[in-house]
Amino acid sequence: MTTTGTVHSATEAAGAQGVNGGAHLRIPGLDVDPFAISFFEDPHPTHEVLREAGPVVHLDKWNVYAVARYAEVHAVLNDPQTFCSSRGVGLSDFAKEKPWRPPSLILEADPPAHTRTRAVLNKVLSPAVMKQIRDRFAAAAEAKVDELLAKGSFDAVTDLAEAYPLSVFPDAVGLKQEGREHLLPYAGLVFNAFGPPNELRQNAIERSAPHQAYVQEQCQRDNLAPGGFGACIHARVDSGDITAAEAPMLVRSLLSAGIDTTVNGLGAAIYCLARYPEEFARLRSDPSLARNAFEEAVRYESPVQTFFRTTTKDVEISGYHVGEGEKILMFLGAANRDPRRWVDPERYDITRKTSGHVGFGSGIHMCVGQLVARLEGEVMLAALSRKVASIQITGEVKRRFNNTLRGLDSLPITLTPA
Ligand code: OVV
Repeated sequence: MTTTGTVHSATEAAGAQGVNGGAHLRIPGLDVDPFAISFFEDPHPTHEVLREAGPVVHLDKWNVYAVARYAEVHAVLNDPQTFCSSRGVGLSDFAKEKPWRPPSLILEADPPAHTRTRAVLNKVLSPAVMKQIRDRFAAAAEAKVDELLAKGSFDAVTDLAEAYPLSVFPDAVGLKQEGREHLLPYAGLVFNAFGPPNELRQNAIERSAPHQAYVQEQCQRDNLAPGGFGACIHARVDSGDITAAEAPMLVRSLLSAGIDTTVNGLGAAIYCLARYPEEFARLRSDPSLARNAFEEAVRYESPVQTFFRTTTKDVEISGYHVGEGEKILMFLGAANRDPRRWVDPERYDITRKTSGHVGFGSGIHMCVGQLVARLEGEVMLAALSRKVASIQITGEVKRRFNNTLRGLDSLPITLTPA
């Protein structure tokens, strides 16, 4: 594959044309593989190719349609009747292939089933709950920054981006100490599994048994400490909102989506502030910008790069016909840098009006844990802004490769105290 891919004759895109032979526009077929290591190394030039090729493209390698412009990504996210989640939000179509694990009751569900489970997690992760946990999360961020300042030089991925969420989120869920080393491998597996059957996905699934066993066990009511998010989910069985069988599955959603996402969100923010010291200086001069600096990092790096939907009927997308039962790949990261929507999209600007970015998705499935993510991001960046004078990259930056998550494997930095 070439770095940027090539647009070729659309007739090669199997099924890319309207079945009725009507006056539909031709969907360009591309030979881009957005799940190849070479793509992950630098996706942005190819994101531009995808956006410029048309409002909808066909990716011949995986036989899927794709949208990379902001308008179409936003439109697909906001029409869940036409673009469903219940056939899976990865490449695999649950109507044709057995899912690798029982489908998520929230992520991989459509209304009306989705509405009830979503309401439960909305309440468990509500603004009122954030108010209860905020001081604990902030104190842990301050303690982490003090500890890292004492070290001076460390790896911002393992020692900060991973260590901080692992120091607060599993406790907030109510997990026991033992076995927590399974959490990141399990999440890595979940996000790799949304991708195509490439080496990343197949290797992850091959090694998945111990991580799946751990998660399944920790989701049971008896294994979740009182007062935590997990116990709060199980309490909704007593109020009749969900069944006893559904509760562990919703806890599973927190363990699937609650850690590696914030790890990569925090990693993105640290990487941005390290690369753009002028923005870190602005943050230091006004720590109240911490929350927006985190939000802008989520736009800029888009830790969750992609999700799929499946068409439930023949549909027209910006004049292009797509048939029923087709997978549509949404490039959240490309939408978040679409120059049609963003001024100077390649600039990390902590005072940007970030609202409308699709790094947390949009519409009925928009990240149910977004308040926890923002809380972690805000309190960590606020602590850094008050305690740290400079962030220097002092070693080789290594990228981590995952079919869905964008982030680093290693980011050696040195902090100077304020
Ligand atoms: C958003 C997301 C990612 C991965 C897993 C899940 C959700 C889930 O509900 O299990």
